[in-house]
Amino acid sequence: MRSLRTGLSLAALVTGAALLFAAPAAHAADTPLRDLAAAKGKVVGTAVTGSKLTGSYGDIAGAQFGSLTPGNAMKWGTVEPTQGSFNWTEADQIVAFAQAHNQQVRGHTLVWHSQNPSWLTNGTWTSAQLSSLLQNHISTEVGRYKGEIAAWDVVNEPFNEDGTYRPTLWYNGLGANYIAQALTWAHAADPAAKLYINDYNVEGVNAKSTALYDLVKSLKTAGVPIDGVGLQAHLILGQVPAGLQQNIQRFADLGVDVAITELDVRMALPADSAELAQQKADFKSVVAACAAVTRCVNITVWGFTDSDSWVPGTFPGYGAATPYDENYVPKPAYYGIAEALGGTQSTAGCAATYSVTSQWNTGFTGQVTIACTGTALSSWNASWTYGAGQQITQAWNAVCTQSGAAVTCTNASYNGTVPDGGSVTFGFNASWSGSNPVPVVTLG
Ligand code: 9MR
Repeated sequence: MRSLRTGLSLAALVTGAALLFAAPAAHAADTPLRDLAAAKGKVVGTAVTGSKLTGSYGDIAGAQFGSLTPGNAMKWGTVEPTQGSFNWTEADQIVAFAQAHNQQVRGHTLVWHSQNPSWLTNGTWTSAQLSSLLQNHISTEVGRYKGEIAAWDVVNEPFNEDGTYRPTLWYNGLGANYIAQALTWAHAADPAAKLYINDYNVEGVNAKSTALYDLVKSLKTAGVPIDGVGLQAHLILGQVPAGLQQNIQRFADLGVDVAITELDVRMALPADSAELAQQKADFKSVVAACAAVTRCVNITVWGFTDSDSWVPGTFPGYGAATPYDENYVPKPAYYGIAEALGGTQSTAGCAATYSVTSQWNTGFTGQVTIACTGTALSSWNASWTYGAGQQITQAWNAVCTQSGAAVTCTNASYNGTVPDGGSVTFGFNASWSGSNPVPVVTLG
């Protein structure tokens, strides 16, 4: 095999009708994300809304993901809106769906400063009362789903950005020990569930993640049941923290599991193809960082479709943060996840067109145009087999190799991205004799 980027000897150009042939891209059925993840010893999950688990939403949630996290259904404000009166409807529905689809459930969340019922937040409680309310809440909820929840986000968002404790109802009333107590009560209610502390802006190495690290270390030393750390990963386009893998590794080295629990990558709307390509790269690098660390066990997206994302409601003008668009079409980000899990990049939606642009007695000039609609590529290769002894002598805007009759051309460093609605063209010179049949091009 040799690389062909030089060596042109131009013969006389013959003007004539160009030969055009549009070859379909390879349409291998995509392996579901959950299967790609399982092959790597990982679980890929999504947050869900229980009432939506039918139709396309239910089909995708069931087929693509190996774990479900109730986006809101297990929060205190949802399950006990009035003191002593419980509503488990949506939580039960999600657990039943997960069991029917052979999925894990990540319970979310038991102790938080937000989405609590007003009877709780508006009440006046002594420390003893607060402690007993929290213990009852944890025992009731964890006990109800005992044996059915793989992992609980026991404590959610306990830190400020500077690494000090967030002054919540719990911290103010019970002190920092509320965290150890919550973990201990959760463990008593379901000894098999993996117990996590979950927070945002702790993906890189910074003051907040270091405070979390120090807490986990001290909990481990004290024998408190802590099994994992959740890095939420609500990210901004192009801003995956450089230290993500290193940060995951340092938690793993403490002897706990790590999960990416709420991954999304938001951008200003409307999204253009360059942004969607960047988003693909962002998803891919987050998933790759988790895949690289044995104890990083789960990557969960916070909603799998842009129609079920918290982002537009919280950051007006921003959105498009998930791997599927609002019509359930996989975005480049979906393929970013798949590729990081070892899946081949799907070229569905892209086509390669091979044409002979000029031909003379011994040689010809050809080109291949790769065009995508509804998806984008971040790298590509185009391959074909010559049927009549043609031999490539030079290529441009691609690196082409030919071995016998088999030609493979891969993108140059500067043109790997084929945006949605755009195209990339590369060219080559080749020799021929006798006949010059047009080959079928396969994209990869
Ligand atoms: O996705 C949840 C959204 O529907 C709620 O309105 C919101 C209220 O804060 O909570 C969202 O989920 C949050 C999660 O429970 C904890 N981390 C931040 C998430 C986004 O706000």
